[in-house]
Amino acid sequence: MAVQEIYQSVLAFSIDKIVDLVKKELKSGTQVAAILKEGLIAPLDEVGRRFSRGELFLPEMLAAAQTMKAGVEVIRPLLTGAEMKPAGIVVIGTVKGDLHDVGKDLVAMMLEGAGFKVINLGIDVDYDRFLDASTANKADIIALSALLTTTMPAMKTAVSKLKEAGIVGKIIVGGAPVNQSFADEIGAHGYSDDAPGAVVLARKLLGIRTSL
Ligand code: B1M
Repeated sequence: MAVQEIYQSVLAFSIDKIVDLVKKELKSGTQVAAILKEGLIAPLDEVGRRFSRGELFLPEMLAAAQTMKAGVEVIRPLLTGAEMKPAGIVVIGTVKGDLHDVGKDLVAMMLEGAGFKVINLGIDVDYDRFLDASTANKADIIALSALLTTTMPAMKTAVSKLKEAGIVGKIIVGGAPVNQSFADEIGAHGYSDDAPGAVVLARKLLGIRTSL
């Protein structure tokens, strides 16, 4: 029932309540994955549906994302602290023109939790910043996120420019409008539809045995 309270708090933008609710739920023994999926991610899907129907607008969408992020901060140590052996270097960012970072940051956290060193370039990242950061850090994985159909072309450009530049790391892509066939079409080395899947994918591309 309390996971429902977390869900409702995100929908109500109750940023003042969310931290206590998540802490209480963790204390009561609810799995982190359930809190994350059912309490924190699911309400953003509902917010997206209400936005599509014109029932709420940009400020509310932002307030919901901020509330969700405040809740994620409580479970962050549990997502990132699970395993600490360095597995590889990942450069991650949301592509040019796209300001969504909630899903990308979850992917980053889970990769950190799986022992990867993660360089998070943030949002609205042009391909040359991906290139510079990947080269400077000798990245094994370059991870691109896009949430808008209108920024999928920027993802395509980034992949082709990175490959043209002879980047050695593997390029992985994800985000709500992206799918396996788009990933294949633009020449990405891999696609995952969620954050845990991105960890499995990164490990697979680097030949690391996975237990996820
Ligand atoms: Co935006 N927005 N938004 N928004 N927003 C969507 C994406 C939308 C689907 C809402 C809707 O219309 N129903 C729609 C896109 C429609 C489309 O393109 N087809 C939309 C729109 C239209 C817009 C604007 C254009 C609105 C406007 O201005 N009129 C505008 C664009 C701004 C811009 O980017 N240039 C805009 C703005 C915003 C806010 C800034 C207000 C805010 C973002 C705040 C933030 O991120 N800090 C926002 C929000 C919150 C959303 C929704 C409601 C929630 C997104 C989210 O955080 N989901 C969203 C509706 C929805 O998704 N249902 C919506 C939770 C998150 C955990 O999921 O990011 O999908 P997600 O990540 C998942 C997977 O996709 C995957 O793993 C994660 C889970 O494990 N994943 C990867 C993500 N990246 C990955 C990378 C990987 C692998 C997996 O490997 C590299």
